[in-house]
Amino acid sequence: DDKENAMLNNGIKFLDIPYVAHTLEVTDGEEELIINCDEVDCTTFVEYALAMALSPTEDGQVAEGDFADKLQMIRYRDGKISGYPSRLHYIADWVNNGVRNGFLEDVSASYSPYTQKVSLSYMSSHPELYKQLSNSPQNVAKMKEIESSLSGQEFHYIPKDQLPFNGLPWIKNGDIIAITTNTPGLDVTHMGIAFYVDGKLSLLHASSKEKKVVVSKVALGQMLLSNDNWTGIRVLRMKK
Ligand code: NAG
Repeated sequence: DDKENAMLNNGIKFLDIPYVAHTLEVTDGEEELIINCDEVDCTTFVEYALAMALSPTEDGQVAEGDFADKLQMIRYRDGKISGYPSRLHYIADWVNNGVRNGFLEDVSASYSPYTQKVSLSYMSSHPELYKQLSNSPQNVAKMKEIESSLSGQEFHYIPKDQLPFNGLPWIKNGDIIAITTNTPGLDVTHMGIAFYVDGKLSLLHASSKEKKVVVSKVALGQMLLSNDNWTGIRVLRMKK
């Protein structure tokens, strides 16, 4: 049924698209919905593939207006744009929004017994790394509020030593993979789309190292073991 796997098929359309960071940081003034499918980072890549997959198609084509509406619902808290802090910067927030609004299913919550506590402070404690925080104490204060409202929540994940290279029966092609981190104050540092290649669970993702969208050459389980900052994965599934 992979022919009907919209998430995977849409993700594959992005192969070789260049990795570019900070593509949503282009406006100087008000926060607005940016659509740039020609330059993606790990998050925007997944957001565009998901927005396409959620949009109705006619003769295989997605209408621009539908796509923009879905993207806004994915990227902004309850689909409302009201300043920089209304963007879902942390995956904990992003997943809650998707589940609350009925277009995401937290698969790891149903299948993995391992849990972790959200503890967020990264953005408010590194405002210099974010253009819209470095010049706005109001935005930093708002982000601090968001961080404390999410902190303490528990989420289910698969620790990396529990993820076989050939995947798990309940992780399917097209599932969204969010890689959890031990970086203080952050929940997730990378994301992509699950793709079984020759029986190996691989990651279709916008790679900052390879500077474009690729399918990992090694298994996702192997990628995780090679990175000391990566602790495991959350698995989310599109719900249409
Ligand atoms: C995320 C950023 C977010 C940005 C998104 C898309 C964090 C915690 N989140 O990684 O601000 O909107 O990428 O570029 O840095």
